[in-house]
Amino acid sequence: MNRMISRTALPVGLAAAALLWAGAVAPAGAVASAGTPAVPAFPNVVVPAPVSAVASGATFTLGPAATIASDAADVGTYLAGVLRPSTGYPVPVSTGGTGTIELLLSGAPASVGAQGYQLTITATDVVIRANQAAGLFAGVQTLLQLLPPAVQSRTTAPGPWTAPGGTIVDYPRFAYRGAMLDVARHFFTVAQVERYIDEIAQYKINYLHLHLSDDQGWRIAVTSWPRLATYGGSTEVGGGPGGYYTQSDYSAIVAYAASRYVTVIPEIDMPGHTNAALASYASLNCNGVAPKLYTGTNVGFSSLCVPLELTYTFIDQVIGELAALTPGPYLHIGGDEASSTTAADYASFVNRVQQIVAAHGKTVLGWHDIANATLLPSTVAQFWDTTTTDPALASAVASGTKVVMSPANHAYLDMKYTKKIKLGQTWAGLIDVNTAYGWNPGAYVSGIGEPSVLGVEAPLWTETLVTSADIDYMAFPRLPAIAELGWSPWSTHDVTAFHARLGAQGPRWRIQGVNYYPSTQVTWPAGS
Ligand code: NGO
Repeated sequence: MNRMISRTALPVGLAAAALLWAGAVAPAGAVASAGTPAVPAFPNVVVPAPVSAVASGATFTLGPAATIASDAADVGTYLAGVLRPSTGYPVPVSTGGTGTIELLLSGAPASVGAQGYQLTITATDVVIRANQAAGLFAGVQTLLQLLPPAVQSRTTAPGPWTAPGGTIVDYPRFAYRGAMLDVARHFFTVAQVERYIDEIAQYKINYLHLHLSDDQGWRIAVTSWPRLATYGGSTEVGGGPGGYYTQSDYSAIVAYAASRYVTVIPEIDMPGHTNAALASYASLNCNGVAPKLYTGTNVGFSSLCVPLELTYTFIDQVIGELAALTPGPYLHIGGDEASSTTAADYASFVNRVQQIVAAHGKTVLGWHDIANATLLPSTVAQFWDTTTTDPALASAVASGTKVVMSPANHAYLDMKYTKKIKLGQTWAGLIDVNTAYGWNPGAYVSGIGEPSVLGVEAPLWTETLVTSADIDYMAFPRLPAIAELGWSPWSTHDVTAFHARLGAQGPRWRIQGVNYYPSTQVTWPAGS
């Protein structure tokens, strides 16, 4: 029995077949052992690697009469929205009933939980079963990766639209798989954020953390403090015009993300990284004087005025408006690099802000620096250091704190791949694909074991990034590496197999117009 499929019981004779279909650990050209049925050599193409995959040898072909029947109307509509433009077929969608592709909220194995799915492809039809719609959406992403790359084309492309037959049972290792986009250092429009949501959702990322405020810009309209956005949002790194989301823009992003089963986590960074807010309202400053807007890239110079009572009125109103606009459970309070705040002030500030967030019915997420305060049992810390020891965090974890893993020297998508790359930074090191993929989130920081890890997140800071092409180039191909660490069982972790499966994504990114770094570590298909 190979390790990849050890988490589900498979008939012994099918184990070798599982090696050859969609999975992570098969060496190219793996041969079925004596007595096992002969199976075609299916390509290893799915990222993140599924928990188990068994090939049948059949081939499914999506034809002009194909229909979708879905128990979750939105997932059926989403799938048809991908298939119609590329195939040119009408692909009608019904709720319930039968179809060529059936998406069913019944009959899934209990093991797939709330986010997993079972996908069965035969010569004539496709059935995805899940316990919740999120699982159907995840199964649809796997199905799309098993169809030819041209299925992602926005214009009619030539078929045939075939997919290899078999059964996948799949579910995530960690409940939380995040991507962060810094819209503060450079502002990105609603359409640009939605584009990124489409890109990350393909890799089963289920949280989008938006870094909405920093020294260089405040990006969300707050009715009770309007100058935050109109003045504080009026510039960005390098002095460009910046911008901000109206509350209805923000709600549009939240709704778009929800349609891709992605939950938005808004971040208001505090008490440091607050120059844009302090510049907008003199009254928030300890000395009553507003600093100038800032368009550089230094950090650690700003702080909200911790002893001032107005600071907490401000935070309560900002958090209150954001909480009302945010259906997801988490609000991120930043807390990083507060080097202009004393340790005592920092601890009392974080304690008070946690109470404010709780009073608005939300759960606090904060950069791991917040472990220097006393954390509420529900507060989640996001590890972003470049070390593998953090005594303050390990002690919080010993008291029950859960952690999202974003080690900067592995998971930061703004680090350069190599010295030669124009975009990005180097302070946490160079991160090519092997480094992004080469760590185990459940056993990375001393004292923080798998049960204390809520999941992983790939932050994309934008000091050097201006366009969607810049975002794409830094995210791909590394974002799928972090996504795989968050989704796939550690038993599938195999860098050589990953290089091939990641390479299979290249033609898909081309067809989607996603700019990517052609890392020499990846096994790109010939001609791509
Ligand atoms: C640090 C810093 C950010 C920078 C980023 C750049 C954290 C949590 N605080 O990460 O302000 O933008 O590095 O890589």
